[in-house]
Amino acid sequence: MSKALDGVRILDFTHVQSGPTCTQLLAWFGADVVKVERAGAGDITREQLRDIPDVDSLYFTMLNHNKRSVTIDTKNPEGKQVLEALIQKCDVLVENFAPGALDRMGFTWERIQELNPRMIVASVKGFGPGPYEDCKVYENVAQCAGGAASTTGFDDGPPVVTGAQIGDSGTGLHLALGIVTALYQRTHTGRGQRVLAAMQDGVLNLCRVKLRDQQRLERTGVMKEYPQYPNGEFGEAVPRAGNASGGGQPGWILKCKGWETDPNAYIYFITQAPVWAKICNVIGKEEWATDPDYATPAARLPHLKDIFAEIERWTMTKTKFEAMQILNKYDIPCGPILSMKEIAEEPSLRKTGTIVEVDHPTRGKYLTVGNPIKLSDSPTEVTRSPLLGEHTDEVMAELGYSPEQISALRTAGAI
Ligand code: CAO
Repeated sequence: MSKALDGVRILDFTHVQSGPTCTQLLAWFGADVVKVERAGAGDITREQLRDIPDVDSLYFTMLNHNKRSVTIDTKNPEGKQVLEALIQKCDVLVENFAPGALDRMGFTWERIQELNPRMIVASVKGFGPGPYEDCKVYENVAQCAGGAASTTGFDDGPPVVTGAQIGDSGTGLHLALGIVTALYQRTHTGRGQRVLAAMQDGVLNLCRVKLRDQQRLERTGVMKEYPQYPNGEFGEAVPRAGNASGGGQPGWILKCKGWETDPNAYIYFITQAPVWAKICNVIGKEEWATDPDYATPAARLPHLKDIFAEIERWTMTKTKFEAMQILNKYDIPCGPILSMKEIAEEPSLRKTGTIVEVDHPTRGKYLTVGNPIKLSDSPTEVTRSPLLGEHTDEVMAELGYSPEQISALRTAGAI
């Protein structure tokens, strides 16, 4: 079966997480992704957080499926020529080097345009133009600078970063959308363009609701669905909201049976207005359905803490899965707090290809997250990440280099 991006060639100049996550998605959609790595060393993540000596780390393998790997020394004049040949052949160059690194290599936008005017040059940077544009950035820096950390955690504690890699993988996702959009525009204009996804911008985009709340706070001085209401203080900026839902339907994380020993025996419970009467029935507080202090969403806001305490008295008598089963019978929105172990073992995620087992020649079998985006006409088959330089000869031959030329370039240290 054909793939959505069949025929699209990607020069993948990415490393670490943000860029690789973008090109991995494009590969899953069918693009031919050629990862250019430094000879001898490769993407630094190959050796980071290793669990097996001398074997590509899970960090690397889980971000670089379905790609080919070539090693080129792009600072070597002959290596540069190989890279030029690749630029001429590819549709998209994706990179997430520190600001200026591509220019220092001699591949400015102007030079790339000379080589291939149809080339789309897509970059992840930490920050967009401005005071921090020259800074190197990693995940948590972006979470802090993009508004996630100041709005995550509890009111009486410090800012908190989240385990979801919204700075790296989130920005990679933004970049992938920019790339396919630019590819589409190119079908009309015939021209390439630059695509920039700054990590601060990507995180802020995901924190959109918090900028909404900043303005609500400035207008009214109080936000009634926040846990600070009615007893706490609101300051000038959006406070950390603990586990409050952030939407118009109040929610909180509640203990379930076994919470004393199991750190994940919890459920997220949403007191959605349309099912309030059912919630009252389930927890045995039928009188709340008609009590004027509890019957409407507005009346409930000052009592949320007590309401969740009461619901928790009920959830603590059930495991998170029992609670989920009972609540779903009444269309009450809720979700168990799943550990990574539970997720890894979940059969339905295996069935949909969201969790995939992959075999690797030196590592053996391991689990990975497959393509979370399912296209009915472009199914994803997850194949293992490449070994360092595994496809150098193959790609060089496709570029028109003879075996003798390849061997000479290898001797010269260019590849
Ligand atoms: N051959 C020769 N040299 C190569 C090469 C190759 N194949 N590939 C890369 N290099 C060189 C680059 O040219 C650069 O050299 P100069 O510094 O002399 O210009 C050098 O390798 C290192 O690149 P770098 O500065 O990007 O790498 P770093 O490890 O110092 O920084 C990071 C890493 C992530 C902080 C930085 O790349 C960055 O800020 N990227 C943008 C934001 C980003 O994507 N962050 C997310 C990281 S994922 O958690």
